[in-house]
Amino acid sequence: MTSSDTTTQPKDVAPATEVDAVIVGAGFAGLYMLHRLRGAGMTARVFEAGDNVGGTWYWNRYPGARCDVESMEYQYGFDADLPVEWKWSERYATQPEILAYINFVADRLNLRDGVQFETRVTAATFDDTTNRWSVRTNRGDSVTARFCIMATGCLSSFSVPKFKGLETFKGDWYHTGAWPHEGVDFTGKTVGVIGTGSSAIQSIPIIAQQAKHLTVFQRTPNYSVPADNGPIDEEYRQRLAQNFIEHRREALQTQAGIPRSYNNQSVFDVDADTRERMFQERWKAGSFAVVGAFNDLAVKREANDLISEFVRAKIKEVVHDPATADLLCPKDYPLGTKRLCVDSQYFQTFNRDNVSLVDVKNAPIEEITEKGLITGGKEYEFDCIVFATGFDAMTGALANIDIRGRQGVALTDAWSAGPRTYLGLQSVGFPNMFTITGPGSPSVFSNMIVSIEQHVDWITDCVEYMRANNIDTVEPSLEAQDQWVDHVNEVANRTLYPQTDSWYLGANIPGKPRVFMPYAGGVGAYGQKCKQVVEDGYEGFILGASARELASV
Ligand code: NA7
Repeated sequence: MTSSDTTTQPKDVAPATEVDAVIVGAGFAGLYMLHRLRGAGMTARVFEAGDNVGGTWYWNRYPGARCDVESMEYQYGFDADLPVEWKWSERYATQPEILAYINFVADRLNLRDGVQFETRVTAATFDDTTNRWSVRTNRGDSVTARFCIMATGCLSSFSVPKFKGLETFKGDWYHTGAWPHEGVDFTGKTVGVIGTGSSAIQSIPIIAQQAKHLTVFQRTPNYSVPADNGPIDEEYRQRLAQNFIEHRREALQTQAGIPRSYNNQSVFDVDADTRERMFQERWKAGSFAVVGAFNDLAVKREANDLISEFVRAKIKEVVHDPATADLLCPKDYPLGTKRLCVDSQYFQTFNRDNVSLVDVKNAPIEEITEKGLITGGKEYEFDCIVFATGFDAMTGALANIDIRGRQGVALTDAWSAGPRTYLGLQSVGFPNMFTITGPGSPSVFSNMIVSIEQHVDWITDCVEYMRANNIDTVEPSLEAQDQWVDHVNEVANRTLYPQTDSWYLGANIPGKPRVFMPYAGGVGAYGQKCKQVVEDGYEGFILGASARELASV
């Protein structure tokens, strides 16, 4: 595991061309990975496209951007001091506060000098003869590394649909996932927002307060639950912060990486009044609490119909104009099968005189023009258009890098029918490459920070084990990978999730194979499996086989 520069320049960025590990991305995952590898005495270089740390939270600066997981849960849990030192101000932190937190951690742990900013990794190639990765960047860097660790994020490759005529638009346009750092002032402007996913639902109420007129173009209405945001109770914050290591340990045993109360009753075990009361209580608690009201909401359509109808009634209570309310009500898919949104005053915004809603399901956007866009044969004119059109989730950022494994095979070819991994950590034919929160792991189906920490800890243990046992390479066996992919599908098919077009399935990107990507079996069960694999001598992984041995199989 030692490389030539290990002793001389352990933290230096510029001169090192050989390191133990290259880490791609300096968000939550990349920074913690760097910290752990340094702690294990290894050299690592992080490449980051942005000019600062933060990853997703660096790019997603759109108005109203917030985390939909509570701040106290959405922080690192590996260090007992960090949760005590950092004082979150709100129940759901804003993007600037989360970014400030990541910067605080980067400084506190002295991580910045391990990151080369404004540098995009363009290619990563495995050399079968040396068992090393060769990594190249858009700045001309060429680095070799034993390990190549993708901390590229699940929602980092933003997607602008290929609308005809976009280049002709004379106004300004923005994507929520690549928002200008200086911000955008919409005061007095006519604005069009395309999309009604989480990013739109968070930004629309803020944009509406500034704009002269805001038109929202909706293809699919979304279920959304009020955040019930507010300041954090100081006593609660302190209590949790003091016991955070234990709290995180508990989180690792749960379904979503958040200790919260799940009611293990079927919705059909209670009468209608009790059901209504329980929905109301959880609705009032805010955010995702409502999905834990009963144990069959995500698996039984008739159960889900009840909670879906409950939410539709809430929308109709809030939105004054019945036609607009009806249009805002999701009708043809179960709640939660597209990611449930968490909002602050989203539906209320449609009661404003300066906001209108246009359905583009039945009449898709035909083209973007010099002045705006055309749908249903009508031209809408705008000063600005906001694309809140989402991401090429989970695989997009990897596909943007020319990744080549054994015998020059491209990852995009290996995954041409959809991503195939063992545990979401590794893929056959790509030895010593790890994907933090990769497809096939709980990732976007969990509190992302919990899943990131679990993966980083697992990877660190793995590479330390390899060092201790003189093992050169690790990669999954085809059999283990096939079985895991089958298991991921089997678990997903026990739920309602695969029944709806969503980015979980890649259905939002034209031409992307339709494969359910996150592991829906829960953080607890998944963590147990990862642990078991290690206890059984890295079961399902091939350790140390030389390139020639594998090539001859
Ligand atoms: P999402 O959730 O993928 O939302 C994208 C939205 O854009 C969604 O409403 C789409 O409608 C809409 N969209 C996409 N393409 C088009 C076209 N061509 N025409 C009209 N409307 C379109 O992305 P977000 O950024 O909001 O959220 C991503 C995640 O980030 C979120 O879940 C959080 O975890 C954070 P569709 O539903 O496909 O009909």
